Amino acid sequence: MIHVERYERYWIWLSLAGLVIFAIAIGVSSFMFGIQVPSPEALVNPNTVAKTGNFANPGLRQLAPNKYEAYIRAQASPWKFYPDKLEVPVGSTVTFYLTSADVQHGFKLEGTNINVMVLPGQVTKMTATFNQKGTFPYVCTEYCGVGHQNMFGTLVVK
Ligand SMILES: [Cu+2]
Repeated sequence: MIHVERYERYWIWLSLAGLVIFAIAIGVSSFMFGIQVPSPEALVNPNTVAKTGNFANPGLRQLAPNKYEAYIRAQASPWKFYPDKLEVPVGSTVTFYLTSADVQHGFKLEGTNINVMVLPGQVTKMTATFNQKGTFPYVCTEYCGVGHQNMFGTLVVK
């Protein structure tokens, strides 16, 4: 048996305890706080995404009462989210599909746990339920050029 110095042993146990605590934290955040992994939902051609398909005609689509999907295209020059205004009734569940027509953008929706990268060529999918009335601003969180600060929009829940 290898002799391990007493303080060395304490540090080993402390590191193992740290791993267990982090594993528990990941489990709790995944199952209790609904952490979603914005896995690449689909691939699109960034050169044609503004001309054909769902992102060429972005916006809300109602799937069922209180169930919507929102296609949002992020674009630089002019720096804008298409659309930059969404409106849903209270109690709605909205699935967001996001892509970029050019460079890397971000999408953070205030008041929810949605904060994702929006990449050219990839579709990011996230879902949120809105049980309270209010205005939820969304902003670009990745520096994407000189007009980056103009990239924002609002989701209104009424
Ligand atoms: Cu930006």
